[in-house]
Amino acid sequence: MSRQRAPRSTKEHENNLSIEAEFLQSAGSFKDCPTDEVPEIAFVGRSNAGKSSTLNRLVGRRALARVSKTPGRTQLLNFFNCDIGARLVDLPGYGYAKASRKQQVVWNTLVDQYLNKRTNLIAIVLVTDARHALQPFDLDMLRWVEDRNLFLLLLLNKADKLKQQEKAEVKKRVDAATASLGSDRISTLLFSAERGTGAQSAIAILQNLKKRLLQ
Ligand SMILES: Nc1nc2c(ncn2[C@@H]2O[C@H](COP(=O)(O)OP(=O)(O)OP(=O)(O)O)[C@@H](O)[C@H]2O)c(=O)[nH]1
Ligand SMILES: [Mg+2]
Repeated sequence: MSRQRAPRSTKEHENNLSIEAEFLQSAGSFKDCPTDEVPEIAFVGRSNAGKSSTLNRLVGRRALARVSKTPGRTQLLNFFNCDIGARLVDLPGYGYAKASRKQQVVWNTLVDQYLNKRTNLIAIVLVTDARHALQPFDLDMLRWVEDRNLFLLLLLNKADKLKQQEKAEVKKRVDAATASLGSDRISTLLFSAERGTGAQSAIAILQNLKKRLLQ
């Protein structure tokens, strides 16, 4: 008689969350985006904040999305199919071309059109460098997401560059700012795409999104 395996403990299970993803396509203009029948989660943030690295970390692949030391690496909208009932979309970074304040709001036309016209957008993963969190761009995004009633996962990335106390301080400051919006659709995590800090919690939140959307 074969011995039955004991069920995995909840804790063990929680430590093994993963997202399977594969590249679908790139789009250099809004009309080139894939059909919009699948919900989408967009990775947004300043250039060099680590959007592509974060996406790679969450799907457990080193180089699915392109990463570079040179800001401005991601210049197209890159779409990835995955197994959480939504596509992931890696967007070009904001703030690359030494943009003026006005441009900061307008950003680049492609991203602007995507964010404002894409009907199947359900959530934003806002990737910000934890050392420079809540700059005007992040604040604009928070308000925008709030107006649109989207889900927001705010990742305080590069937490590996901060000391323990600095991490606690930035988390507290950001939590206070998001709490003032009074939304139950915003989550904030200390994160490191490089080390994997926060990745399990982020995956759990993303996996839960579709369920929450149907509530
Ligand atoms: N120390 C550290 N470095 C990171 C982390 N995440 C990303 N980086 C580095 O930051 C740089 C930019 O990373 P990308 O993932 O290309 O950033 P991006 O936001 O996609 O950049 P654009 O596509 O130009 O907008 C690379 O050199 C990464 O190795 C992190 O958690 N910790
Ligand atoms: Mg990128």
